[in-house]
Amino acid sequence: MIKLNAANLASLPSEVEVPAYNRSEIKTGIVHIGIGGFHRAHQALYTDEALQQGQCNWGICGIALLNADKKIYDILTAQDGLYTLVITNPDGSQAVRVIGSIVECLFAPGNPNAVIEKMSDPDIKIITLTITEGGYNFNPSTGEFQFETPAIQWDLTYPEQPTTVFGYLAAALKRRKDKRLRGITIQSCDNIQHNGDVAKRMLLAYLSKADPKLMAWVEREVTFPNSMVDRITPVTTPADIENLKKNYGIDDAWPVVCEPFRQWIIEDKFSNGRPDWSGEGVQFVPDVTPYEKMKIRILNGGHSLTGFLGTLFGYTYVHEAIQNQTIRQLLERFISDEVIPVLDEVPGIDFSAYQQVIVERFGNPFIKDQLTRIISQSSAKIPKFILPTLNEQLEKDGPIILQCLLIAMWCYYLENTPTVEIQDDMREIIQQKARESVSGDPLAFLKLPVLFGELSGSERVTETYLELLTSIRKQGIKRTVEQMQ
Ligand code: CS2
Repeated sequence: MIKLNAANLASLPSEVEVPAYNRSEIKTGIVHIGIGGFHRAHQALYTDEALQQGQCNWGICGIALLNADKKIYDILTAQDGLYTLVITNPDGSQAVRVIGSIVECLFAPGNPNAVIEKMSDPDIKIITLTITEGGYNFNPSTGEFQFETPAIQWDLTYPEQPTTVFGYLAAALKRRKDKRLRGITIQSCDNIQHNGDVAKRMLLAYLSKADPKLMAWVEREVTFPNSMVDRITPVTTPADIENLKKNYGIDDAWPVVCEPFRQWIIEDKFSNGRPDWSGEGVQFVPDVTPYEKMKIRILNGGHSLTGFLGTLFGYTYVHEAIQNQTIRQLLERFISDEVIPVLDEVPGIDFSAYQQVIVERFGNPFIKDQLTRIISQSSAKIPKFILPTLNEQLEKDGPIILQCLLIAMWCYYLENTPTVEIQDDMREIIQQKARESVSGDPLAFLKLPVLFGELSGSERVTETYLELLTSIRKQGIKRTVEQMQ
């Protein structure tokens, strides 16, 4: 058994690809906040490929921002930033690769000043983010920055000891301005439509209270490219760690398993240079909007639908849900009848082929993507993944039944699941409203403005939703969907 670290790289089995570049010669050019599985399966791999090609100024400094990130920080530090990426094909074959692009790691709660210093280092040209859909801190129905959260209040009071991404960015950008450094790029890699624009709007909103004098500098010197990111990356399990030991003799405390598909469509708007990311699936384009709309609404929206259908049917994994004909057909109908008709054309993409690829990807039995992962944090996801489609369909009086089914299933799940099992930062309030809808106002859940905005004002929505919810409660999900066929 070989412990994964820099000294042992040369001893790994030959079928495992390892960095061919000299890691000690790599200069750090990117600070990345949020070193979870997705970043390590996606951007860190693309960057590893750029480093292989000799673009040696683009090493990544990974920031563990939250206390909960201490574990990944400790593991990556012990492994010299190295980790194994296991790409698992639908036939069960694997490509295993050790990624070397994370050349430094910092644990923010342990030393906030070191993080601010790093982010304001002249060598850093890009700050990238995977902070999850909820991390942007806006009210999903109004789009407004939420100043009232305790973490934001803390950062406004103690700007030199920040805890949120906004607090860190404000402190670091101020230092960059004071050092008279020129541009920097802040690049969001989260599943939010116009993720760069949103990051910019939220940062400026925060600065309007934290440091209004910095706003003009940010407008002038910082760019926020939008991007569409895609690669299904399940949560790493103890079995994944064991399999890596058993099959390859590698002792890696936190490998990442993912599917072979990957895509990264990036708006080419970098104010201080960028790597020439050129791996499979990368495309630099002037406008990301149609790509991100397509991906978020079809894939992520389709995931949420499959996630709740699969959970209520009693499955554990996404591929099990997809193997069920009824669920697969509902997913296909959702994509083709409800989502595609309100999408804008995407250059070079045939939507029905895209749909087919996505359904096949969901069906990959070897990546074992967990339904619990998909339905986790639904309050931060469903409004972003589904509501735009729903509102556009309402405007043209188009089909909405599967979107209403998704909301009804979510409500039913909340009514019947013990609070501790619900992985959602808003679980108390959403569960309270879901339960109120059983005994009090039947629309209590749908009336939660923070999730659904004005949706309960639509008679079409309330009627369809209540009919489905009542049916699920009375006859269960299977009978309900049978009657929808
Ligand atoms: C998933 C995404 O979190 C979710 O609900 O839909 O993590 C999805 O797997 C990725 O966006 C795929 O690119």
